[in-house]
Amino acid sequence: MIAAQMPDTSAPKTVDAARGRWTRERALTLHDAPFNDLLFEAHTVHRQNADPNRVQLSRLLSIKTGGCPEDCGYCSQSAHHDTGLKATRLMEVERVIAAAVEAKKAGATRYCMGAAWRSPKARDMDAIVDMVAGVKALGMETCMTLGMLDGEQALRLKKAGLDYYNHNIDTSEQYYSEIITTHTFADRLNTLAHVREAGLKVCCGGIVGMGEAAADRVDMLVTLANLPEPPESVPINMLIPIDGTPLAGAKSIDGLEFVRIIALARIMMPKSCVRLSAGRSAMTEELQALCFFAGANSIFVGDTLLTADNPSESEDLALFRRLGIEAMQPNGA
Ligand code: SAM
Ligand code: DTB
Ligand code: SF4
Repeated sequence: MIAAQMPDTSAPKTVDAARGRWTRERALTLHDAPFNDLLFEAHTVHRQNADPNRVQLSRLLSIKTGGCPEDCGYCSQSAHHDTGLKATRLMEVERVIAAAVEAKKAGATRYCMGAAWRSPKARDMDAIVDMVAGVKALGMETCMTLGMLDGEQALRLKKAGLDYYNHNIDTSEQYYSEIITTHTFADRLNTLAHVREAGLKVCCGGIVGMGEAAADRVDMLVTLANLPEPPESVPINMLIPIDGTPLAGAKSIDGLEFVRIIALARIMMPKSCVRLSAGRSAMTEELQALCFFAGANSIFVGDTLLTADNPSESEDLALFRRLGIEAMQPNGA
């Protein structure tokens, strides 16, 4: 290793850096560093903060599918796109808990329940609260992603025992309106503030491969790292192109560029869980292995994400064996 070529993340050079905030310039310099330097740095940070051979397993369940009034350009569940997906009503509480029991048996420690809503309606909140309490009673961590929340809703979820709320900023502030027009980047930040104020843990990340520039990906990470507190969990999704959506034909992102984003997320948010989220079905095992080396330490398990395909549990188990990776236990060990 040649010291002069290593990305310099130590000495703060700007006022912002001195305050521990990330500037775009500092993040871009790291992003553009030689690949080996970036990966060495990311893996070093990863080892300093976590067991590099442990990966957390989360399981997703779509508790209300499709018919969403929002127009997110990537999403199979938006009523604005003709994706052929059948919309459903909110699932019964008992069915949700029965599915969580199965997920727990299969080794998942966190159960993430997603609804295709702009925001939850008052009439749905009782059922949502019962789902959280029921899954929590199984000894699993609970996560929900229900769209925008007001302060009261966030507090109600917290009181019900919810651990995490997932709400992604998805891309840079600049690129946001190219992808979504029915709500704003500021709306997303507003919900994240309510979630934080309620004392919930934040799961917030985004999607890469939507035709954005590398600078947009970097800006997205700068926004995340500079939140009053960085999210505990940072999902990095690779776009799953869905027929019928405006992004069906988006040019796929280069695998090595994807690894750079994982590595940068790891360096910029050293204590957070970086989740290798949607898009693993399109990745080679070698690419996933590089992502784990770069600092990804959580995945979604199970054949289906919310509506799209994911590698099977047996494939994931086989990959973990080959890499000597073990699933994280419920206590984080
Ligand atoms: N309606 C809620 C919301 O928008 O917050 C929750 C569900 S939404 C499906 C959760 C996240 O999944 C999105 O913010 C996006 O980052 C990710 N996602 C959705 N469709 C995707 C796709 N086709 N490829 C990759 N990620 C996707
Ligand atoms: C996140 O960032 N990725 C997950 C979770 N949060 C809710 C969802 C991925 C969805 C992929 C597309 C689908 O299954 O429809
Ligand atoms: Fe609705 Fe969420 Fe899909 Fe956007 S990402 S269309 S808000 S389900």
